[in-house]
Parts: sequence; C-alpha cells; structure tokens
Amino acid sequence: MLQNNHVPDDVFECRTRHPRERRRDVDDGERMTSASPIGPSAVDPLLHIEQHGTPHVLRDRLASDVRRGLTARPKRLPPKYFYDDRGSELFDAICDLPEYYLTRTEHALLRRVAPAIIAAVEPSHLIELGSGASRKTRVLLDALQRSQPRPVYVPIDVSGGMLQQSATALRAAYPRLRVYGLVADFEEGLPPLPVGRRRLVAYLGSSIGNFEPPADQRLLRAIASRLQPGDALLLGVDLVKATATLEAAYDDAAGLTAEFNRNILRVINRELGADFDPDRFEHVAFYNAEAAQVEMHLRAREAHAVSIPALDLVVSFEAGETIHTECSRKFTRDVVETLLASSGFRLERWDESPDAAFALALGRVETAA
Ligand code: AVJ
Repeated sequence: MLQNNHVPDDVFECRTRHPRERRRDVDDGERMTSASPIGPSAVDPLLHIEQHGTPHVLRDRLASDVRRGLTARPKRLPPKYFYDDRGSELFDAICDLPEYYLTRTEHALLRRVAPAIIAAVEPSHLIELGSGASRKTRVLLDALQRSQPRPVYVPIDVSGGMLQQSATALRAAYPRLRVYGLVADFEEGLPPLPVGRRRLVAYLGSSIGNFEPPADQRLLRAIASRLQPGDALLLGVDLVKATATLEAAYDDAAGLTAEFNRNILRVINRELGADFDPDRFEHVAFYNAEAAQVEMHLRAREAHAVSIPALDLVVSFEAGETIHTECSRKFTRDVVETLLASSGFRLERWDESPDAAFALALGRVETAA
C-alpha cells in the first residue's frame, strides 16, 4: 500500500480522530494521523514520530498499579516500571554482561537467520514492539533494505527519548528507510498499525516472558487482530535450561541487575513522591522450575514503613517481606507453538542458537479458512 503514490486516508486502521488533530502530508502524500503528532521532522520527511496516550494517563496508570500492587499480599509491582531513562540505561548495560547470555545469543542467531526470515516473509513493513535502542533490529533492517526498494520501519516503545534517538540514528544509517515511530504503552492496548503490503512484527529479547498466561495470549491475539493473513510475527524466546545459568543471568556479579531491580523504587519515589530507601531492599532472583520462570523480588532487610503521598498511602514492610517485581518465563518449542496457535499464528519456522539457549519463532497469521 505504501508502494502506491496515492495512499488513501486510512493509512491507519481503527483510526480515532481528535478534535485538535493536525494532519500533515508526509513525503509523497502519505499521511500519519494521531492524537498528538510529534513529527514529521522539519529536516527529515522520512522520519515521523507520534505519541499515543498522554504522560498524564501513563502516570494515572502507574498510580493505580502501585496502589493495587503494594496493598496486595504478597506485594508486587509490574516490571514495565523499571524502564525510566536510568532503568533503560541499566538494562542496556545488563545486555552486555557476561552472565546475561540472552542478548548476544539472540543477536548471533538473528545474524544467521534474518536473511531467510526476510526472504520467507518479504515484508514491506517491519514493526518492532519494545524497540528500545533498536540494536538487534539492524540485522533485520540490513536484510530488509536489500530486498525492498522502500522499506518502512515502525518502532513502538514507551520511551519517547529512546525512540527519538534510535530513529534518528537509523535514518542516518539507512537512507531509503522510512521510519514511523510510535510512542505507546502497548500493554495498555496496541496502537493502530500502519497498513502495508506485508507486515512483519518483531517482538524480540524474550520480552514476551514478562507476560504470564493468559496475558501472553491476550497480547499476541491483539497483534494478530491488527494483522492480515500472510503477515507474520517474529518472537524471540529464552529457553528452559540449567538453573545455575538462569540464576546467574539475573543476579550478575557486578550488581547491575540488583540496581535495575531497585530502580523501580526510585521511579515510584520520583513519580509519586514516595520515600523508598532502595538500600533497605535486597535483590532476590531465582528460577522457579515449576512455573518455568525466573522471578525477581525485592526483600526488605528490616521492618519499616514507606509513605507514598500521591496515593495518600503508607505501606509497611515486615523484615524479610518481599515485593515481586518480575517474572521472566523460559520457554520450550511446544509451549511457544501452542501459544502461537491459540493466538492465531501458525508456527512456520523455529530456529535455535547452537547451544539451544535461545530461539526465534516465526508465526504466520493463518489464512482464513
Ligand atoms: C527485557 C523482559 C526480556 O526478562 O530477561 C533483565 C528484563 N530483567 N534482567 C528479561 C530483565 C532482569 C528482560 N526482558
């Protein structure tokens, strides 16, 4: 569709019009619309970033999630709140740690299979969920650029700063690449996706592992519902393996994962005026084999109380009491195949790293019978 010179107004599905919406023509008549367009940039017509959902709504969401989580027993917090600027930087540093094999293993696997995946799908659009720094994406973009005259990349991420930065860098590296960045919290509902001849959605890094059933299926179904038969999903999944390997990856010697875990408390301090002392919490990570997931918790070193003025709430902790901050599920081929099938995708390719540590699953949206 974006190959055409005249693109109909409904470049987006399920488009909602906002009264103050401003519409701007992009390049040769293509249009992007949203509640609050940030771009296109004055200096680069192939770069466009728009925001879905306002910071105000995001903060309300944080407030209600924190209230619900910290008044529950056992206490818990959603892992998506690790990722403010500092948390994103910490996660980036974790990806380079010797113990955190996930990122480099997936990267090497992608280098090996990206050409075959791009050849099989022949996408016009690469849509990436949780694109972050878009490091591994370049492997896919290299293959895409070779096979497409006018490739389109659609990074979707909650972090606007990160998105802007990586989108700008990608535009410099790939002169023919059109970048439509979407700043959105896709856990709160997937933003409308650009319509294209053939779309490949990539969800890498085993981030799907943060979603416990049935939330995993809900997310994949939402993706499938925005796609058409023939479109595809590339899912990166960390695989079940020796407990010691898994636990080291989430409790590194340098202590970066511990800082990353405690960062969620700093986020709550800043956003809700709380007085968490992160040093009063110990980082705990272990593999729960029965649930096939690594769990991260924060354990109070001593009994104390924390006040959260924005919620008008005081939370007390017993000595040793924990906050469950993350589940990182570990997968098998069977589990992934079943998850994909129950969400509307047929498993078309399954590629494992040579050490069977990590896999890439290619799911294809089923052609309607
Ligand atoms: C980004 C969710 C894939 O679960 O391995 C890294 C986050 N947590 N170290 C993961 C994380 C602790 C990461 N994901």
